[in-house]
Amino acid sequence: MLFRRINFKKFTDGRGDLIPLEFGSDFDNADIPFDVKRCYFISGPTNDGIRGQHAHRNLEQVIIAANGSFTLVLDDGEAEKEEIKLDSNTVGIHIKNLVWRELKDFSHDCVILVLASEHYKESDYIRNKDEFYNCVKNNEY
Ligand code: T46
Repeated sequence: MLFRRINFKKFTDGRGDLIPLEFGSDFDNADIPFDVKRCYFISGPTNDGIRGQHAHRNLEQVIIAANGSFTLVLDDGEAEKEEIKLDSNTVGIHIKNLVWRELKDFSHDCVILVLASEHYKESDYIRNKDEFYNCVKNNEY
């Protein structure tokens, strides 16, 4: 499966919206199905910039448009490719390892929240597309 869409609960009252995220691989009611070791925000992206352009060897992530919108392009290196417009903070896209991702078409107010299963490690990145295709072909990781 290229990705899984997760719909979060939202509690709305006269003060606004509250969207809770429960984490954990061994918690039945978890919204995020792994133990989160790191999170980061991406803010102020330029509309014509492209982020991502890599895959991960082991890491899995959930990517959320916390504000505004952007387009997420996913490729499994074989048959599946998908372009997903993200414009709601109640939707997370769960991506496992060995999926090439690109982020583009950011709105001016876009803020992206990413929840990651591992600490930052540059050696987990595959930043060359040919190397990515080879890893998929050879069924590595
Ligand atoms: C991903 C997409 C959605 C750190 O030092 N720690 C971190 O946790 C991260 C994520 C990045 N960095 C440093 C490494 C680079 O010098 O921040 C700089 C920019 O990182 P990068 O070019 O990888 O940013 P994006 O937006 O292209 O990709 C990021 C994540 O790296 C990646 O895992 O899936 O967001």
